[in-house]
Amino acid sequence: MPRALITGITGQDGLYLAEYLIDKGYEVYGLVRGQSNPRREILHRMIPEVKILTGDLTDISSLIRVLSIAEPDEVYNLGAISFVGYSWENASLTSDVTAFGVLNMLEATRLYAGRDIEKVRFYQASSSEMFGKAQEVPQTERTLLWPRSPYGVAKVYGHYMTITYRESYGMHASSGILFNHESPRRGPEFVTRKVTRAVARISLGLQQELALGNLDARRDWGFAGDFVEAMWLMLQQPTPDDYVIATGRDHSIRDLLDVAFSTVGINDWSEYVTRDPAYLRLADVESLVGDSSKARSVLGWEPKMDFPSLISMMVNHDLAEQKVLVR
Ligand code: NDP
Ligand code: GDR
Repeated sequence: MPRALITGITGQDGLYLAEYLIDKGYEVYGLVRGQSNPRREILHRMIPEVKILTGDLTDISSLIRVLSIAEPDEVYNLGAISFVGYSWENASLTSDVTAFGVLNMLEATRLYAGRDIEKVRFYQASSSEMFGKAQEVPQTERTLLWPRSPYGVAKVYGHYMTITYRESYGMHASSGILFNHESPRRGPEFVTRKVTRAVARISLGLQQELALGNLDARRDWGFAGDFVEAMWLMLQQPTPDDYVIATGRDHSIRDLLDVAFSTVGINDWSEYVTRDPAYLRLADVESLVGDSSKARSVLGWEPKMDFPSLISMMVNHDLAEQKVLVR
């Protein structure tokens, strides 16, 4: 039975990846932080097969302990402070977790492997936010990195540190440069879920308006369930490498509003949507769209769910959830 350790297992991707690996017959260990983290119980209820271990990416001794218990064949480092907007307000903490946490995890994994560096494979959750002020369209593995936020800068550090461990120690360490991916498990602070939840509540008469920031931003949005498969495929390759994972199609926030509101039969959303400068970023990433040709040809990966199906699925999930909450 192969063994995997996932950091960030209580997050959107961690949950999908854990289910995916368990379906494949893996024994899955999950790193959960904090002494009374409410997500520990939620994870246990959702996926009881996961073996939960306590640790924190900022505490290398906890990572060394967790690795010695889990004895993984594969490590998926998904843990991070992942909300871009928050990263300006907590730039130092974001660097500690999202940047130096990667170094801690790589170093703990190297120590765990000892002389047999090939006994473990490592996945790093890199991000399209590293392209920031994108220097070419679409973005590939060779596009210049130009991050625009403390989060983006932290991810660049983790990305290059992963490459450095690969090149210095011969570690099988790969980075997935993932573009935005969403699902009903997406945190409500991110724009897709914020919109789908508000649309559900507006259609049920529970909310009157939805305040947003930059409506012209464009993103390449895919489904998280499709994207975790790419993480696994990277670690099954004979050699480690970096891959862009994206759908190749971008949409604006206005397109997102069109699809979400039309799912509940509202064609003109202008009377419900207001603009609030509090949601504008100090330096926004205006537009991102990825070219995942390399992943398609080398990994045989491709996304299955398109943008309208994804957003409609999220709205329908939120409708059902809100109905239960008000019952
Ligand atoms: P989430 O924000 O949903 O999950 C983040 C996870 O990191 C949570 O499990 C959180 O734990 C954990 N975490 C936070 N701080 C620490 C810490 N100090 N020590 C250990 N764990 C910690 O993110 P996603 O699932 O959406 O993303 C997964 C990864 O992929 C992240 O690294 C993200 O930056 C990256 N990424 C995501 C993309 C996306 O579109 N979703 C695109 C590209 C990259 P807790 O529950 O306790 O807060
Ligand atoms: P992003 O996702 O920053 O791309 O990072 P988010 O959904 O937060 O923002 C996308 C775009 O929408 C614009 N926007 C708003 N965003 C939020 N959150 N709230 C609003 O009210 C709002 N109005 C407009 C933003 O300005 C932005 O342009 C996500 C995270 O998952 C990262 O961890 C990951 O690395 C990247 O995707 C790829």
